[in-house]
Amino acid sequence: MRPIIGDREYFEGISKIKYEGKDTDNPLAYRFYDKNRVVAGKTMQEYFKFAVAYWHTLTGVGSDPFGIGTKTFPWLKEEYPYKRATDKMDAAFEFITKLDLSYYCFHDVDLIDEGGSLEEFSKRLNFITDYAKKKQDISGVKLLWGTANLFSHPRYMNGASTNPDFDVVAFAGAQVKNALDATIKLGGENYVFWGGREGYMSLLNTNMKRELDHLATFLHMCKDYARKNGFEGTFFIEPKPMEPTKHQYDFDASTVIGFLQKYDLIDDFKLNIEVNHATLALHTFEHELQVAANHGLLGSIDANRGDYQNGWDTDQFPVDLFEITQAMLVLLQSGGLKGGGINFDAKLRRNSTDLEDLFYAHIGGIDVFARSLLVANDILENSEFVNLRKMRYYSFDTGSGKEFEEGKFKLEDLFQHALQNQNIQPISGKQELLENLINKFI
Ligand code: XLS
Ligand code: NI
Ligand code: NI
Repeated sequence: MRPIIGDREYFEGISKIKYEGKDTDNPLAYRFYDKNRVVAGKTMQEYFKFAVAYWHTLTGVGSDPFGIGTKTFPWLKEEYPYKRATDKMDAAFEFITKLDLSYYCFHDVDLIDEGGSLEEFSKRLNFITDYAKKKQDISGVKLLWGTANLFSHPRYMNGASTNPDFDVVAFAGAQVKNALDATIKLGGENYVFWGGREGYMSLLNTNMKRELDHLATFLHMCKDYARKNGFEGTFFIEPKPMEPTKHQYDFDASTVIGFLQKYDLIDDFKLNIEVNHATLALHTFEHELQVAANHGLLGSIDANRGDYQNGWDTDQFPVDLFEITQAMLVLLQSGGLKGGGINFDAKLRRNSTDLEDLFYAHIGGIDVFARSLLVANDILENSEFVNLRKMRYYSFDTGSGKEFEEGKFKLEDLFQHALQNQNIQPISGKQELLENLINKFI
């Protein structure tokens, strides 16, 4: 078979993945993701904007603290960094196109190694983004978001914009400037800030207040620069409670929203919610989505899952219909994602070493989201779900409850109401009924 794009075909024997319906036996087909199918007024494709994460998918060779990588990706073989970067990009675009997706996401250093100096790094990024622009033009693939890796290099061991050494803060700024330039050049629809090492290992050596002020000042500078240079997309903050630092400043959605409000960043920034970060914060995924949605800040999703038996960011591909259906209920009821999409920030297991495993992983994750969306939409349209929840609050729909909601009550009025209504009857929460409803519609 001839390569779809680029000079060489990396995923031989795999052609474009198509929707074949739920009864197909073909493991290299979508069973639920039918990109042009309309759900709740939008096509699945518009609804989700599925994206491939450059770092895990193209560069994640399976190393862990106990051993080196297990995967030998043919696009990482070249010694010369420029050639290795274009090989990797050819593989990336072939993969995205074969999955029939339209988006990708990257960190600056995923595209090309940074080299020995800031000058060299800037030059390399310029080179590879020229190449990416061509690949995008030919394939129609777009950039969902770009970001800068401000956590891997040893210079960032004490943080980036919250580093106690101003030279490091400045270097982080230089890197974000380049990553913003790259994102703008490639028509990136959003830009992400994940906290990396913005946090602390010990309060004994940390001036937390000062570091948070620095973080805000830094984000304002980034935003001003990007806006001045024509970036109209949304900035996302991706909350995470811990790892790599003991305490990450962007702990969870609530913490980030408080920060954005305090430092006057709320008009330009929204949230990128990652499943496994939610669970690390001892929340559910749907909780974090709902918190963001409450504020109109549900921007984007990093799709993955953790492990019930341990507390790491294991970044596995999503498989759980019950979990994702609950998430899709939140998403549908809040009107969808604001600007972002579903980025698979997920990696193959270390012992999944075939190139085709990358396809199985993405197909599985995509189908879980597609199927959950259909189930959630069905529940909303064809069940008592909405009504049951609404009924729980009926005591606020009229009379004193309504006056309370409208702010017309004083504490003394509550006292008077309580005096006359002391015979409180239990009202069932009906949780099991609602849980059964989800399983029925699955
Ligand atoms: C790490 C984060 C990271 C961001 C992008 O846990 O999920 O991959 O999504 O910097
Ligand atoms: Ni992420
Ligand atoms: Ni993560």
